[in-house]
Amino acid sequence: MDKNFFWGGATASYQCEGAWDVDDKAESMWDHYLHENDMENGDIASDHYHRFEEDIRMMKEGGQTSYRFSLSWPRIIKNQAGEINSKGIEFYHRLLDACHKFDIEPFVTIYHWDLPQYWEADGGWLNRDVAYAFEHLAKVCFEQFGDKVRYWTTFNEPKWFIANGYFIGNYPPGLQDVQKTMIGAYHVMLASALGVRAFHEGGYQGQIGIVHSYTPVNGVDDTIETKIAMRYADNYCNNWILDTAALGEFPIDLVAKLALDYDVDFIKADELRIIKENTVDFIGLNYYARTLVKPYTDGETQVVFNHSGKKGQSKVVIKGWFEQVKDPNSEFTAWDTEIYPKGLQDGLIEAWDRYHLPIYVTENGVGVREDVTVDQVNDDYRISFMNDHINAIMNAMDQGVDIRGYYAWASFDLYSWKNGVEKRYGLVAVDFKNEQERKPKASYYWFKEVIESHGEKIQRRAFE
Ligand code: BGP
Repeated sequence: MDKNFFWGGATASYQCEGAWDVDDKAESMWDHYLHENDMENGDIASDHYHRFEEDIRMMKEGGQTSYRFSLSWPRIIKNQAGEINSKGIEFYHRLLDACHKFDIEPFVTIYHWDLPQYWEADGGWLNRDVAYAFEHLAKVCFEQFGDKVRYWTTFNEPKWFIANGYFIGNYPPGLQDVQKTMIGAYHVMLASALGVRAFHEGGYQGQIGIVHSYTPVNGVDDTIETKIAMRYADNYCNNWILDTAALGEFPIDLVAKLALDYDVDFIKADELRIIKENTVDFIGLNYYARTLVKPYTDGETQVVFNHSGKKGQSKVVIKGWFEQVKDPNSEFTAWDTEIYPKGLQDGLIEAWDRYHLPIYVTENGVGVREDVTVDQVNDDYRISFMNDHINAIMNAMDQGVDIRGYYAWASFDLYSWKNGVEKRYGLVAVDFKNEQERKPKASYYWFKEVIESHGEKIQRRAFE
């Protein structure tokens, strides 16, 4: 592996910072939603706000060369008028300074889902003004931190927070409404393009991309019906983000299909031009699993997520489009996530063929319950998961795909959205019940050896 290849871990502000109301931070939509519904929340999370120095030092000691994290919008901007919170800015300066002190390349996400509640209360992503408020946020970030950051991404996973928030209803704002899903999706992709434009026009150092929750699509067979179902699934899962960000156009067959049943008047020609003219410099792909589909047979649209960690509850049926199926030969986690490293290899090759842009694998990991009271968590399942996925990346690189970094999700244990903290992903264990004590897991030391060997330590194999 090239010496410049980035090896690191990833986190997100809401999931790790805690300090939810400290130093004039405004409330986020997640603060509001979880407090209102009396659910486990990220009020304290991993207390990264106060412990970032220790966390970044551990990254360095673990051989890592880069850290992917996000900036909290409600920590940086106080209100709809766009006033800057200097204490929030100072916090991120301290965090970035710690990265540089330990020679860790910061890889910064501007938006990882924590919309300020003052915007959510005014329509959230359904409100066109929010796209322009994001542009303001992005400009503030570039101005304030541009000297310290060379790798930016506008959004983390538009598919995930839009589908979950507006279509499935399991994330805030908890809606199940196709029309609103389309509007929210459109405003987010517009906002991303506005961020890219501000970055390029501002002449800042470095590059800007977008991060996508990538689920490459496979079909159960080679029939034409299955191929059509695969195209529907790919449009639903991947294309409206990647085509739009990388090529500057929403998939035309998706728009045409939706226009048959829904109102697409919210799409404006001048904004389509902004999207067309402001494409990303690279793409970040988060990979957990693929989507295996068969043609739709019958029944209503039904999308159910497993947030309990009890196997066998998830389901995806999109009426008239496709049905997701489970490969009986695959292994699944307690949260119903398939373990399928070949999907990463195939997906990377597919994304390279389609977009020809540099790729960073910006998240990859496995969520499990773990006892962190022991001296060291022996997470051999995580080691084997990471080995197989890094192997998949190396296989894709052997076939000419330009991949420039790998980020484990997550750098350390953190709050897992609707799954609370029991679903653990970290390379470092955090004992939430014992003063946030940090202890590296076996995977942390294994990863260090992988990094120091420039990937030579990975056990290689070809997939069939
Ligand atoms: C991605 C998100 C992360 C992270 C991860 C694991 O979709 O970008 O924020 O949470 O998935 O998901 P979960 O925590 O729901 O298991």
